[in-house]
Amino acid sequence: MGLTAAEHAFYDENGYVLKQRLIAPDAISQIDREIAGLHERMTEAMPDGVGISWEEFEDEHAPKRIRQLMHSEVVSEGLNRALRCDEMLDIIEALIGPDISLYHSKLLMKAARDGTAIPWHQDYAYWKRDDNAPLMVNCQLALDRADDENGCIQFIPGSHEWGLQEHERAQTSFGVFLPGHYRQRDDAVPVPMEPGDGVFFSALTIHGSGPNESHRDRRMNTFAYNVTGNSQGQCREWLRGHAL
Ligand SMILES: O=C(O)CCC(=O)C(=O)O
Repeated sequence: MGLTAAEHAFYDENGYVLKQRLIAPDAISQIDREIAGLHERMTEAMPDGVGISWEEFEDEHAPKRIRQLMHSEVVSEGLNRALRCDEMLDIIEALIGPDISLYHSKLLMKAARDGTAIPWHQDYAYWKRDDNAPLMVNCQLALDRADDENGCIQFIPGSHEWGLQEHERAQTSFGVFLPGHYRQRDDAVPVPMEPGDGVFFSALTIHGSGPNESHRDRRMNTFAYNVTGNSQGQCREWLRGHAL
C-alpha cells in the first residue's frame, strides 16, 4: 500500500495524511470483539503492563470510563497485529525510514456522552528528551466512525513547521497542552474517519479534539513509532537538518 507521491506531498505540507481503509474490516471486527466491555473488565482487573487513566466525574457513583489505556497491544491481539502489519509499517517506513521502533500503542476510548476533549498539543512536548529529535510519527487508527459530533481528531495544518511550542503542564492525563487547553480554533481541520482508516501525523503537528457529545463511542488507537536510536548525537536525519 505505502503512500502515493501526492499523499507524501500532502504530509510534507500539512504534517498529517489520512489513509482510508488502512486496516481491513475483519481485523477491525476482531479488535472490536477483543475490546468489548473493556471499561467494566478493566475496572475489575487490570493486566500487568497496562496503564489506565480514567475519565474524571463529579458523581463518584458514575460507572468508570477509560480515557486512555497504555500498552493496548496487551489487551488486544488484533491491535498487536495491526501495529506490526505491512500496511502500517510500509507507511511508517515511507515517513521515517526503515529503522523503526515502536514508541507506544495507546487506546483512546472517548466514550459516548462521557468522553472529554483532548487539549491542543504537540506529541513531542511529551516525548522530548535531551538526546532525541522530533522524528517520531503517530498513526491514529479508527475503530469507530468519528466525526464532529463524537469528537474526531483535528489538526492545525502546517504546524509541524513551527518548532516546539511552549506548553503548560498539569497533573492530569493529557496534562501537557497549549495555552487555552481545548477550545474551537478557526485554523483547525477536523478529520472524520471510518473504522479501519488511519491518520498519520508528525511529532510536531498540533492536534486536539472536542468532547464526545453523541450517543456513539469514538474509540481510536494511536500507534507511535520512533527512528531506532533516535538521539541528537547519532541520528543521521537530525544531523542532516541541523548543520553546525
Ligand atoms: O484522540 C484524539 O483525538 C487525540 C489523541 C492524542 O492527541 C494523542 O494521543 O496524542
